[in-house]
Amino acid sequence: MKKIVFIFMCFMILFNSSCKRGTSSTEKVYEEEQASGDQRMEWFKDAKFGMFIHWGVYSGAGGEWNGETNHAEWLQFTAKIPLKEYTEYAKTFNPIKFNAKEWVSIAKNAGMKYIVVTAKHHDGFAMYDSQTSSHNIVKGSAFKRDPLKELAEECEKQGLKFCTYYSLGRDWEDPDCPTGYAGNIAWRSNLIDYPIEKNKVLQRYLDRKAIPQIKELLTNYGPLGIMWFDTYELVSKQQGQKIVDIIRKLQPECIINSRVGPCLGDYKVNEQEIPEGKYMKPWESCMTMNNHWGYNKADDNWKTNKKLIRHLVDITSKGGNFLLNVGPTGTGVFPEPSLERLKAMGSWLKVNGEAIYETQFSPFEKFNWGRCTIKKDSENTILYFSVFDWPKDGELYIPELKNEVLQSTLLVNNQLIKTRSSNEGLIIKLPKTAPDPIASVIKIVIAGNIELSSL
Ligand code: JFZ
Repeated sequence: MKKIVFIFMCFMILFNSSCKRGTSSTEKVYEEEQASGDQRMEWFKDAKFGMFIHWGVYSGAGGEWNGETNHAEWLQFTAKIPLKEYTEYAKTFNPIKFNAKEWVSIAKNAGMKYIVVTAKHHDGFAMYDSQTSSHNIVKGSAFKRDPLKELAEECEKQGLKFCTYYSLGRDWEDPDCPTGYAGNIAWRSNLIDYPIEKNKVLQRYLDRKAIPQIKELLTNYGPLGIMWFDTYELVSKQQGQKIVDIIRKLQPECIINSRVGPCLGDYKVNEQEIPEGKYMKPWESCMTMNNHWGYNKADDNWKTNKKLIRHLVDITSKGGNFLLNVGPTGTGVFPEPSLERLKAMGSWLKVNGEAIYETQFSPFEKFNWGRCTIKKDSENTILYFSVFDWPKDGELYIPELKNEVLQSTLLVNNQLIKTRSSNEGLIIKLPKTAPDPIASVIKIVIAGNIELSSL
C-alpha cells in the first residue's frame, strides 16, 4: 500500500494547496467536514462525464442582434441592451419544442451521469419559478412553465444527478451587483441601467436576491448534485463561506464547485482547458462544443468526435471530470451538430465506458500514443490503456511496470493479446489494425497493487 501512496505522491500536483481551509474554529470541525466532503464527492469522482446546458432568454436570439452575429449568453451586455428592452424581449421567449424527457435521454445515451443547467446566468433572469424575483421564465416569458422543475423530475426518473448553475457575482438585473472597484475593472457590470458602480452594495444583492434564490433551488427541486457557481467576482471568503454553510445545512450531500468564493468549494474548475498535471483531489474541465456556451446559429466551429472523445479520456486519465456544454435553441432543442457528437460519444462509451467510469488517474507519466486509467478490485489492479496512435510495429511498451500480468485483452471484444515482461517493463503485442480509429482500449489485469521499477 505504501508503494501506491508513494507513486501517487510522485505524480500528483496537490489541489490548490495555496488555499488554506475555511475558518473552522477547531481541527475537529475541519476533520468532520473533510470526511463528509470525501464521502460527498464519491458519485462525482465515479461519474466522470456530465452535460452543461446554457439556456436562457438569450438563446432566442441565436447570437444575432441588430445585424451582429457573435452574441450568445452575454447578449444583454455585448449588445448593450437596456434592462427594460431586455425584459420586454424576454416576454417573447417561448421554447415550444422543449421536452425534458428528450434532453435527459440524450444526455443519458451520451454516457453523461449529471446535468448542470443555468438556473440564473449573468442577465439575472431565473430559468425557474422564482418567488424572489419576477424576472423569471414563469412570470416574465411567454413560456410560463418551469423547465428546471421538469428537468429535475426527469433526471430523478432516469437516474442522472440534477445540478444548477448560478451566476453569483454578476447580475445585470440587480442594482447592487458590482463586478469590480469603480473604474475599468467594473466592465462586467450593467453600467447602462446602473452607471454608478461605487453606489452598489454587494451584500444588499446577496441578501435580496442571490441567497433567497439559492435557498429556492435547494428547497424546491429535490436533491441537487452540484450547486455550480460562476464568477464570484467581489464575493468575499466570509460571504462565500456563509453560502457554503447554507448549502451544507439544507442539502449536506450537495457538492459545491470552487467558484463560490476565494479558496472555497469542494472541487476546482478548469474552463475551456485541460491542465497538464494530475490532481489528487477531484476537479472538472468545462468546455463548449463550438466557440459559444449559449446558442449561436452562426458558429460552425464544432470540435470533432475524435477531439471530444480524446478529451474525455485525457481528462479522466488525470483524475478529472469532463463537463461538456450544449447550447439549446430558443425553441428548446439541441443543435443538430451537438446531437451528432453526443451520439458518437455515447457509442464509444457503450463499448469502452469501463475504462472511464469509476477509474482513477494514471500512475504513469503521460504516454505520447495514448492515456491510462486505473481501477482496483479486491485483490487485483486493472489498467486500461486507451491507444490513440496504434503502433506501426505492433508493439506497445509500458516502462517500469513490474507486476505479473494475469490477463490482457482488447476491451472491445475480449480478444486475448500477448504480453511479455522485460527488465525495463512490459511489452504488449497488438493486432495489426486498431479496433477503433479514435481510441482503442487494452485491458490489463495485474496481480496485487501496481509496482513500478522506478520505485
Ligand atoms: C463564465 C461565464 O461568463 C460564461 O458565460 C460561461 O457561463 C462560463 C461557463 O463561465 O465565463 C468564465 C468564467 C471564468 C473564467 C473564464 C470564463 N475563468 O476563470 O477563466
